[in-house]
Amino acid sequence: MREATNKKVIAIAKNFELQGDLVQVNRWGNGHINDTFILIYQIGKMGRIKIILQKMNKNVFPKPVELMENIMNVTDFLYKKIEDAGGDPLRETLNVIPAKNGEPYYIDEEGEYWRAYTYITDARSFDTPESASDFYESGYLFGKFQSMLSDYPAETLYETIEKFHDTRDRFARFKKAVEEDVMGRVAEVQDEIQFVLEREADACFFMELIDKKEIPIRVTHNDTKLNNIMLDNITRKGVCVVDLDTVMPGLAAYDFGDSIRSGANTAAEDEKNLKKVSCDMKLFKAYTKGFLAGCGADLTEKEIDLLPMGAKIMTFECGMRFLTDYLQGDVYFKTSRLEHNLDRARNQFKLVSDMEDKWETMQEIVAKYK
Ligand code: ADP
Ligand code: GN1
Ligand code: MG
Repeated sequence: MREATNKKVIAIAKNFELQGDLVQVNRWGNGHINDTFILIYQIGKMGRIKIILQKMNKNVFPKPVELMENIMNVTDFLYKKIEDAGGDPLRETLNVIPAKNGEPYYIDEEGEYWRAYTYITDARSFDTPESASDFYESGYLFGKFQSMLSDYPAETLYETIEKFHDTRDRFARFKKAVEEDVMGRVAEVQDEIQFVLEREADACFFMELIDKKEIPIRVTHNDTKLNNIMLDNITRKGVCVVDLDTVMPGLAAYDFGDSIRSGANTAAEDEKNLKKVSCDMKLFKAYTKGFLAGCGADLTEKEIDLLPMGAKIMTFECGMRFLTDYLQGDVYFKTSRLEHNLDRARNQFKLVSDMEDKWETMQEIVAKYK
């Protein structure tokens, strides 16, 4: 079981450099991977302070020590850049609170890894944007994040998940899952399997460009889902990019694409009524404008031209991952109902089809803001 009880969380928290009396513990956020908790401490008459405590998912991230080394190095790097630019590094980047033994993580008696972060105050994340302006701000901040890391020494980063966005390899792993059919679910999802198999060329598209060195590999976030960004509660400007587990070499078009996939969908990621699922062109436009304002100056013309392709292929890849997980027995993503991953896969495939229908509009929007 991935679940951890509050009692356990309270015991774990005692191993971190935290002060005051713990007065409240709650589960936090809608992430699909880690177990996230918010803890509130009362420090005498000084008031209350929130912190984030996370149990890292060892199934997804098999090398948590390397992962935390990446996070420490990346957040130190960002801290200095933000400070030099006159920003507030305690709010604009994640800050790790060390364990009492000095490590950036604590290992419990079951061998599970835990970490603590300062809480990003007066801000919140969204599963769907409440306005085009929210989405513009998200695009700007994710773009700026990439731009700030443009001189980060990529060779020092560990690959926290092997071949994470190697879509061609994901396609091969999908076919293997179909062949193995460990849950006996293949017969009932023939249409969805067909949808994937028809798009082998899409799965190989970016990997072939990388092989031919036609597009650069950059230090990217690789999980630019809308709820991995915090917007200020009052100004609604982007404050901080969170969920840094997958910061490693990757593609600008994929970071752009994952945000479109998650934020420009007119329905929730797991909406079953596919009539509600489509790619909102007003939101696509807002994000494009924001992302290019944040990092457009760093991108090559070809990278910019490929942004719509990034959106389509990241949506396709994510759908293929959900379907693979369904076929393998829901072992990767957190699910809360029997066909949750299947519903998510169908939803993503509907979004891919809608993008295919709106292809010209997507191209025109990107060309306009280039
Ligand atoms: P997962 O890997 O499971 O997606 P995240 O690291 O994204 O986990 O955390 C889940 C949610 O918790 C985020 O979407 C965000 O809303 C919230 N969150 C994460 N870190 C912080 C933080 N330091 N301060 C405030 N909220 C946070
Ligand atoms: C996961 O961790 P979270 O919820 O931000 C996943 C992403 C998927 C996304 C789909 C490390 O993101 O790759 O696109 O779910 N993260 C990892 O909702 O696999
Ligand atoms: Mg997350």
